[in-house]
Amino acid sequence: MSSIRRFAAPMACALFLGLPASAQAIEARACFTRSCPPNGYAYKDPVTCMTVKPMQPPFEVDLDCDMMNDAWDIPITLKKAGGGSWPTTDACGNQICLPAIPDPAGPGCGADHYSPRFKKAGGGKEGSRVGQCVFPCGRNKWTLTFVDANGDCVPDKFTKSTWECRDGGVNWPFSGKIKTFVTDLTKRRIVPVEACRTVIPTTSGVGYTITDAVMVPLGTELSTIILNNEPIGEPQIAEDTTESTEQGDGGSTLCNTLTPPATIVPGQTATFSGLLVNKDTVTHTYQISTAGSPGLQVATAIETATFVVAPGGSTTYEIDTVFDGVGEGFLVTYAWAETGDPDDNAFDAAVFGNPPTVPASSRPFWAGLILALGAFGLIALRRRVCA
Ligand SMILES: [Ca+2]
Ligand SMILES: [Ca+2]
Repeated sequence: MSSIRRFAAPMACALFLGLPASAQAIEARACFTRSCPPNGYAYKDPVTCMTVKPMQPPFEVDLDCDMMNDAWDIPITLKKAGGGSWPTTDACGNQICLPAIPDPAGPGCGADHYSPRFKKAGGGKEGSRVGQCVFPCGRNKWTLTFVDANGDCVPDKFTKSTWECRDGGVNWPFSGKIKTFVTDLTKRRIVPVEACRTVIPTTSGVGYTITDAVMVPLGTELSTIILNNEPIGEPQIAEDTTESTEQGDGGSTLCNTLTPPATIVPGQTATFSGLLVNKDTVTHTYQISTAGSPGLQVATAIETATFVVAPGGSTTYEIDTVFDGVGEGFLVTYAWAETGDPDDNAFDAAVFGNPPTVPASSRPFWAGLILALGAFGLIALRRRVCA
């Protein structure tokens, strides 16, 4: 029992998000299109004393806090849309950083990898891992979402992190699978998601499905999480370390925002609200995949709905669900355009709290009757005691 509704009326993004007009959500991105090893270093073989690859940079990060440096710090530039860059520490003291971790068998042995981290203010030095490069020719894009309400060019607070890793190998752009992890950095729970590209033979289009999604407490090492029957943190493979000659991904052209209802009542219809904003210069036809936590029923026909949005325009959508589970939950939507281009794709997850409460107005009749009888009994008891 669920459905999806579409609304063609454009509306301002800032109004929908409940933000003042000057505080629109900003997306700043950092792209890493080179193959790992990330720095193009070389090192001397300790046995032959031969230079094997261009010099290993010094380790300057002690990631596991054992008083010995064990990783590289990769500089990050969060590009501003109009040029320049944003700081990597927000006004609340939350920080993002990008250590590169060497292969345990030695740097350059094939399993060096990027390990993007979110360091909560006052939290652990190692931070929370919010993604990983999983391909030897990986092309990675890190998108941070925030607002700058006071216009001081410092993010007020990072609210969302999306790490996109694609296989940039020989079959690009149709090789490999996409793994994307979305986190709501302001909540105690995050929702890592895996989506797979599926080529549909009968059409020219390329579809996406959400193959797995799970909610885990913020700070959990994602390598301990299984998605789509695999650990997230699969190591890189040693073969095919040739750097891709493809140019990096361009700007992100789609904004997908999903908002949960104020209250979730088990067994009752709950409507999640979505917003698609086409930031591209051409019209796109979008489709949506959804997935929900256990107990959240979502319509199966959603993937057939299409949304035609003009350049700079937006459209809203609603998804009715019924939650029959217990505890915290989530709904995630993945929107993509007919191009199949990763710039025209966007996830969002809406997390709802624990435990869902039943408001007085929706209690069943018998519950009200029991309450009334109980109150009557109390009054009767009181009268007896007082008599
Ligand atoms: Ca260490
Ligand atoms: Ca600011």
